[in-house]
Amino acid sequence: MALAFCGLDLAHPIVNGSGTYDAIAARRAFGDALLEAFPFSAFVSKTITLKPRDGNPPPRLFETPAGMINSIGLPNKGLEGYLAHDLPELARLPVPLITNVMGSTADEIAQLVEAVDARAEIDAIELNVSCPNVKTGLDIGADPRELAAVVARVRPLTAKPLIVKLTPNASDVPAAAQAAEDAGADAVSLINTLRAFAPHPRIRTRPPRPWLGGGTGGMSGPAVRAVALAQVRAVAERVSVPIVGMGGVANGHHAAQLLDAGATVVAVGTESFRDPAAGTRIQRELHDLFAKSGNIAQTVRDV
Ligand code: RRO
Repeated sequence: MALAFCGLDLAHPIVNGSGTYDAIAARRAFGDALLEAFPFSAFVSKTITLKPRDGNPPPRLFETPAGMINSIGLPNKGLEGYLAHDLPELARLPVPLITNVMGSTADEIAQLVEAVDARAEIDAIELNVSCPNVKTGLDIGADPRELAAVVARVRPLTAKPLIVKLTPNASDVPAAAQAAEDAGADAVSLINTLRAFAPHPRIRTRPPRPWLGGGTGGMSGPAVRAVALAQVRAVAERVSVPIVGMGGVANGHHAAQLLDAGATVVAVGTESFRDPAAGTRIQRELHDLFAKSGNIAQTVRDV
């Protein structure tokens, strides 16, 4: 199942979704056993910002039928903290490291990309463009023109592979994907979480009182899988760069469906909260599906 993705050699197509697997905590919990059987073929870091952030007040999670809403709010040590404290630990992982960054202006994103580019331990950069533009309130990644401007600005700053993590909260996701590709992205990844709201479960008011400390949040898990399939399929028809597909993947069959829809790599997110070894299991299930039929399309006919 080995593959090349943006010049990175991956042992199989299963990676983690940014922010859904804490490899440093897992290393502390499982010791060297984690390095011997790392669940993913590349590790994607949680999003980092220029300055440290505390994140949103609690509660930060709400369970929904077949999914959850998170409003974590980007807690992170900031660029300097990440480079000084997290990077040395993440560099010990036995797989390529993809660092995910977010900024609220093109200048901020450019500073992050330049700093990350300077570190040889980092193999690729993922741009999280689900950040509201302070003027319009819309996510930077929701407006193809704004997205193109940001990607064009940072593209010359790094020779590392640049993956643009698209927002699903946009009227035309394939147009955003195309804008990213035209501006020089090496790959796109999707879907991030769907904007969602959880009213307080016990207190009814009008307008409703939010349960989540951050007000609204992002929905993930099995409930969003069909949305992910639709968006990956539509983006694959529009761009020729490789796609990292994700959204509600909980088993090998789900991973095969995203590959059939046009993804080259599949990320596992919410399922890892339920089962930290989900990546290993899903990779094995995908391997068994491939072994049975020899190719992805046949695998689907066999199901
Ligand atoms: O930290 C978060 O609350 C968060 C981020 Br940055 C993101 O990209 N997607 C998400 O569901 N939560």
